This record gives sequence, C-alpha cells and structure tokens, in this order.
Amino acid sequence: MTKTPTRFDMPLTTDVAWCPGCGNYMLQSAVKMALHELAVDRKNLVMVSGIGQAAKAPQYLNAHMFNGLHGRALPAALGIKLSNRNLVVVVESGDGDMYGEGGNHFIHAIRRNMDITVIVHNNMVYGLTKGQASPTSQRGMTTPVQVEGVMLEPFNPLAVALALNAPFIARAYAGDVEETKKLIMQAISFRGFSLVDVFQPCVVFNKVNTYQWFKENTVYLPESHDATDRAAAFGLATATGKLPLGVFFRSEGRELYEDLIGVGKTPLYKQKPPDEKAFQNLIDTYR
Ligand SMILES: Cc1ncc(C[n+]2csc(CCOP(=O)(O)OP(=O)(O)O)c2C)c(N)n1
Ligand code: SF4
Repeated sequence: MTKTPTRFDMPLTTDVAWCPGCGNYMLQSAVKMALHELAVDRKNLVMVSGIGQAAKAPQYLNAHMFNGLHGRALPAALGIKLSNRNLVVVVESGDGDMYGEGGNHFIHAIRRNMDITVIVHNNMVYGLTKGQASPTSQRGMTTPVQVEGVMLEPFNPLAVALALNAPFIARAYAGDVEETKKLIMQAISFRGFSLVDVFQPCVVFNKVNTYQWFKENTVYLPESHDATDRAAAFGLATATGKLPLGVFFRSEGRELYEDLIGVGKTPLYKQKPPDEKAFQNLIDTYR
C-alpha cells in the first residue's frame, strides 16, 4: 500500500506492538490521513483510548493523547472536551473496550451528545487478552474460552446508536483505507457525537472474520440511501445478509451537552480560579 506521509506519523523507529498483517495498521493510516487532510492542528487534537490492542493506536500517532482504564475512554474524552471545548477530541478503541467494558458509557455518551468522534476498531474478538469472545463476536465462533462456540447474539452497535438517536453513525472496513478515511473525515467534521464502527481483521485470533470474509460479506450502501431517514438506517443496521458500509444516519442540529450546561469558549485553565475565601465561607455556613 502506498502511503502519503502525514504530520501525525511517528518516527519510523517507533516500536509498534501490533502483529504483522493486523487491520489496525490500515485503520491507523486512514485516521492519520483523515486528520492530515482536514488540516487538524496537532496542538488542538487529543486522542483518547481505553485498554487493548486497538487502544494502543493513540500511542502510535503524533498528537496529545490520554489513555484511560479498560472501558473508560469515553468519560475521559467527555471530561477533556468539557474542560476545553475548542479541542478536537477523537476516541479510538476496540469493540470490547467500547461495547463491553465501556458499554454503559457508550449509551450515556450518546445521550449527552457532546462534540466528539468515536472510532471503534471492531475485530469481533478480544485481541490483547488472546482471543476470548467480545460483544460483537459472531454466534458459533469457537475461542479458547467459548470452546463450544459463542452462544449469544452479537451486540449491534449501529442499531443501539440509532435507537439512542446518535446524530452521526457510519460503518467502514479497514481493508478499504481510502473509503475509511473519507468516513472518518466526515465524522470528525460533524458537530456532535459521531460513531464510526470499523471492521478490523485480527489475523491472529479471529480466523472467521478474515480480510476475505469482510470482502465477501460487506457492501457499500447504495447512493440512493437517504442518511436522514432514521427508520431506513435502522432497517439496514438490523437486516441479515451482506453488511452495509457507509454513512447510515446523519442528522444536524441536535443540542450539544456543552451548550445545554453552558460551557463557554474559555478553557478551564484560562478561567479565574475559585475565590478560596468565599469558598471557605460557604463551607463554614454548613458547619
Ligand atoms: C476491568 C478490566 N477487565 C479486563 C481487563 C483485561 N483486558 C485488557 S484488554 C481486554 C480486551 C480488549 O479487547 P478489545 O477492546 O476488543 O481490543 P483489541 O485488543 O481486540 O484491540 C481485556 C479483557 C482489564 N484490563 N481491565
Ligand atoms: S492480536 Fe489481533 S488485533 Fe492484536 S495486533 Fe495481533 S492481529 Fe492485531
């Protein structure tokens, strides 16, 4: 794959822990190219993740980053955005981290609708901890823990995000770097909570959902799909057969939590510190 250098590239000597052939590399290229083409200022960008193979992505990208606990990327991202709403906040983590351990945060972050972008490396498995089933693992897939096959229906992130009225919802396939980049660019430019669920082959622990499998089982949404039609998007997100890729839903104008609670343009660090004496007086009135 030919690759244009971007200002988000790390030095070539950076030690990367991902396995050769992992889909994380292609998704990482798409993310860096999207940020580069959008001319995002590195000083204003914060990449946020949780724990996992995917969650290492911000460490391999030349920008500010915050690495939370497992499943805790979203609360950290929301806090960062609330402290300075001028920042571009991008969360990049795995399907286990976002939909499993972080599932409750996923739901409530969508309800709040802050202006952040969430990119999920969806490899349908727990990669870092050696191949246990994740919430998006397919029914019947055998793993070292689910030796007789996964019994449960997979979690459907797009349908859940649609049900919660997330204003921007897209799905990509990391093997198609150019289209993934375009979807990520749209998500980052969108004002409000934007989700890009990205199919990312894990070549070591997921022998079912391979590059070939994704090629054969995905299809781009037809041009005729009206992304403002939430019911149509829900139908596509829950339909059986080939898995559609593209922008499922896009709805401008939903109120941001930042505005709802009156967060101003001045970042917290530039605001006057609280008057300690007045604060002490207040405490004393309750003694
Ligand atoms: C609270 C907690 N539970 C479990 C773990 C162990 N753990 C670390 S990474 C991980 C799975 C990560 O999977 P996923 O988010 O899908 O990312 P991937 O490694 O596949 O990219 C687990 C279970 C942990 N670190 N903390
Ligand atoms: S274990 Fe899977 S997800 Fe993790 S780096 Fe290797 S191929 Fe990628």
